[in-house]
Amino acid sequence: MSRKLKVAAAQVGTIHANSDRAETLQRLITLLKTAASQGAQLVVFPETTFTTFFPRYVLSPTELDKYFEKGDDITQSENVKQFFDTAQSLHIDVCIGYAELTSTGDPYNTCVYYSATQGKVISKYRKIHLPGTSEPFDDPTAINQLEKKYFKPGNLGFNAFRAPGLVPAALKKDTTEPNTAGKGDPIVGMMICNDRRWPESWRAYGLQGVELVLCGYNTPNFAPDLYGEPDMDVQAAEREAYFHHKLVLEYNSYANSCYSISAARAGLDDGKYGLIGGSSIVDPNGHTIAEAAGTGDEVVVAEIDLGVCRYGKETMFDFGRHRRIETYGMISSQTGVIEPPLL
Ligand code: CDV
Repeated sequence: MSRKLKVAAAQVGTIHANSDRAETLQRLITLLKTAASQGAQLVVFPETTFTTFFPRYVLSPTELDKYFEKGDDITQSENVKQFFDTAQSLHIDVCIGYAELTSTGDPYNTCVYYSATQGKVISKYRKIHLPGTSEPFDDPTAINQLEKKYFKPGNLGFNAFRAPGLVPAALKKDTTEPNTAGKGDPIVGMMICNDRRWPESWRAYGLQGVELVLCGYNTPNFAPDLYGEPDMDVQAAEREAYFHHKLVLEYNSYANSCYSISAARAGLDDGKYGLIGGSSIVDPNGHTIAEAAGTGDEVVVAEIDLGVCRYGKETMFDFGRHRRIETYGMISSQTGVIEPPLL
């Protein structure tokens, strides 16, 4: 069954610590309009899209406060309301990341799925795998990643959901059709940046029949204190960062027979913090079918057919027939590594 739709990744280039928020918002709205003018029905934006990637800085509580959107409904937040109003008027769905401070004062690295058909947020995801450290590095030249200091680990789990209004003739709940697999509104899962490196995130969605994984990210091109190999130069580290980014999207899209859309916050922030581009759309066979050309503001668009997900889900990765859960216990009962004893 063919279920075609046009999707996009909105890559966002440089945003400095002192960039004007209103100007940044207008850039995001321009990207939204560009995607809509190319026929996209769904656009994915990066992690913490509305500001620079602030977990790299050591911030006082007052400084930190300005990076967060307050309250439980991001679409009504004064700073960003115009963005969602524009999505509504263009009738385009959006997945976008932001720093969330809940009404009870809890900070999360969050993204939402805004449905233009419903005129509201229909799903929220809070980043589960927070990388980096909870205190700054002693070395003042090291690039910090203070997500463990500024955010709580996500508490909403990996909940796939149906996105209404994107494909025609969607099968509804009251259907008498006994087999609904591969039919109906697209099954979507969201993750944020570092989550994409963990097969557990993908498999949690794969087990819900996910067809489209959406992921915004901020990936440094060079952060030797965090990852890569310590003695790599900037060029080698950047090549490696792109390689691993592509590797995880292509492999996990293949192993869960789903499309993925990833959107970068890219470019050189504050003249010294480089972030990779590589925003892309990957198909269920693991092929990148569209990819950003540079590291600036850019919209990457592709027409996809969710029907293509069926082949993998019914053959190599037919989980119901081939998985052996009786042997996987340690994956969910053990966190760190326990090596076999020495001989
Ligand atoms: N924002 C991130 O989660 N960034 C991580 C870096 C620190 C490794 C990433 O996985 O890209």
